[in-house]
Amino acid sequence: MTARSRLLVLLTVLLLGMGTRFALAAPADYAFEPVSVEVRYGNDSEFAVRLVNKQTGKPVEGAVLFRTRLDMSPDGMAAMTAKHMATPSAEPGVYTFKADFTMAGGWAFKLMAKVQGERETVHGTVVFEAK
Ligand SMILES: [Cu+2]
Repeated sequence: MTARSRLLVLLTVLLLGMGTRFALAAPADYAFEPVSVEVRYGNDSEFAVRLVNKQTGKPVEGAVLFRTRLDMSPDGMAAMTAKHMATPSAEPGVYTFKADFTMAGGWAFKLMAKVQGERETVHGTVVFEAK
């Protein structure tokens, strides 16, 4: 084999390997995004995240969000957390919460989720701006 064809074979093997990995790494197919980045600074403030299947672009219903944490790591205050709780959501694929945003600035909502039909846990971080 020439050096060139050997390189081609190597590239093909690498690409096939990556393809397999992506097919198995299904949690990467899901993304949590903010419904609105801007949230109201203060107590009992609402915020919402949307879970989207990146392959289809469609919202994903019925996920169970757990180990949620809301902290100010975007502003270098990872130790500063906010009390929050889930609230009923009317929109499919949208997960709503109420939180006490006790300081204006950047807040990261970190979570794990069990998604229907997905064996592995999906991790998400969504950044909000309290104003
Ligand atoms: Cu803070």
